[in-house]
Amino acid sequence: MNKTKQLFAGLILMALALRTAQADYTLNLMKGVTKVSNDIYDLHMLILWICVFIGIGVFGTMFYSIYHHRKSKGHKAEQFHENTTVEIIWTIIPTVILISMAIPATKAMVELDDVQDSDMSIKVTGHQWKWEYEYLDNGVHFFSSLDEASNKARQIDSGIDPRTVPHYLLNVDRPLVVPVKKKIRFVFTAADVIHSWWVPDLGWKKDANPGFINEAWTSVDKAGTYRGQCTEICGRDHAFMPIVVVAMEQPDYDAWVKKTVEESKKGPDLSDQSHDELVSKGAAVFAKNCVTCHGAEGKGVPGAFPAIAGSPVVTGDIDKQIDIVLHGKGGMPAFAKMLKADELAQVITYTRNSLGNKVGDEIQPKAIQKLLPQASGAATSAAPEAKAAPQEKAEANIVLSKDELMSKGKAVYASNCASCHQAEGQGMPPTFPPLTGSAVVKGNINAQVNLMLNGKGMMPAFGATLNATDFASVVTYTRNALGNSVNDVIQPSAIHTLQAAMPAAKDDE
Ligand code: HEC
Ligand code: HEC
Ligand SMILES: [Cu+2]
Repeated sequence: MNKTKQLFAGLILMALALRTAQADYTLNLMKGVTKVSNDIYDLHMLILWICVFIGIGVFGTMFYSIYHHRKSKGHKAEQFHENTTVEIIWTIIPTVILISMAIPATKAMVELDDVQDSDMSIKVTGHQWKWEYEYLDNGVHFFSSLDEASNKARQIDSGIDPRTVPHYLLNVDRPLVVPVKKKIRFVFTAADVIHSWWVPDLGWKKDANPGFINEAWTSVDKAGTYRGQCTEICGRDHAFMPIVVVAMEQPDYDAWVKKTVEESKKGPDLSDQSHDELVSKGAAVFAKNCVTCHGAEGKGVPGAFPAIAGSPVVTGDIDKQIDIVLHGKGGMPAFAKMLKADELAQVITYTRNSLGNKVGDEIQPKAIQKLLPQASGAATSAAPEAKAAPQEKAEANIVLSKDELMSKGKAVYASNCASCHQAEGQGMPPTFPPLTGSAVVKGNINAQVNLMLNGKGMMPAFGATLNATDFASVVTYTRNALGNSVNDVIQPSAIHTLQAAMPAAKDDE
């Protein structure tokens, strides 16, 4: 009997230890800050206790029988098999248990997947190795990468003790900001390889696959900062693309949106800079955007990432280098949309005159700006009031040739539409319809213009964010390129008239 008492005392001590460990969230799931995450936690606890109950029942009976009916006491094994009653009982009981587990589990799954009736949508794109966030309702658009302090400390031989860096590898330069208590729908995709977006406090994670759209939603109950990471091994810097979500009260969020839109409207600093200024500022741009692949000294990684030091491209024709940096090539990302004209000019000048290179030339921000896709909406879609008044008059009577419309339209398409409808117009069904062969694009032009002016579902309204010339160009482009050949055009003047008739620039929200 003494032994049995000791055994029980041991079990009770273990249970107490588990409770303490749980208090520090070292052992159990976290409850998180959303209804879904709490429901998942409750489900997990329910299933856990069912399992504990079954475990105690089964093992309790087993140990009791072994102990009390042992041979040394004179017990003899019963000799029987095929007992119908027992077989029916051990089929029915587990069935009932399984059903009682499946019902709450299914409820939680259905809740988790229901993205309907959301208040806003955010498109999340995984890149090697940063996250891109596009707010589909207000045009806010930015990239979020590892913060500078972590990035410095993580370099080999940095000499910095990671323990001294706050939120080491869990901090970013620009967090994803969301309002509390709003149903936020996320659409996930990736630009290169599979990534996965995971913030434990929200209760779920979702894969971001190139060429596919996955959906999820959240509604954060409590303002605060929530951290997570990419959880799909996505290449050498997989460990360096954390996620930070900052949930704010609605008024704070509105202020943040206003500030962010204003900042992005400012655009790049296009004034000329001295050679030395370009080089010295370029060093910082290089450290932040290029060292992950090309190395701090520009030596690269043989076989994977070419050296910048002594590279024939960098020491050769500057236009070729600009082309690669702006538009990418193979594993080299396109930076045209990720960096501003001044940063691009600085980093290009830097690579040519540092890291062991001495070409001696430079490029100014102004020259780069000309090569970027139409400034409207390249980094952040312009806000409604961005439309310049003098331009308006000009657009009322402008007439462009089809070729002019097409070439302008191509650039407008690349910067405003390709992120959803894709570069060749193939779309990402079922969420983003293809424009190639689309019934709308091949149908009545007025219906297409109308849809684009006013938007529909997740398709943004471009009536206030594109000027008449860009708007007419991109309509013409979609109808005569991307595999379509309707062979009609629309002139800026026609769009201008429609825009003038629209209800005065809507004050959204
Ligand atoms: C994700 C990794 C990655 C990042 C980040 C990256 N590059 Fe590259 N880069 C590459 C790869 C891969 C190539 C080789 C492309 C090819 O030729 O197929 C390359 C090629 C180049 C070349 C041509 C070199 C040659 O000799 O062929 C230049 C110039 C260049 N990168 C500059 C930059 C600059 C400037 C930045 C930062 C703004 C940058 N890269 C960031 C991966 C990267
Ligand atoms: C944020 C993602 C997004 C962007 C950016 C976007 N669209 Fe769309 N677009 C959609 C969605 C979603 C639909 C489907 C709308 C629906 O039917 O509910 C759509 C539908 C369309 C359709 C109708 C296609 C059909 O067959 O139903 C056309 C035409 C179109 N978009 C053109 C454009 C053009 C031109 C641009 C750039 C100026 C653009 N879109 C930018 C998401 C987007
Ligand atoms: Cu990743």
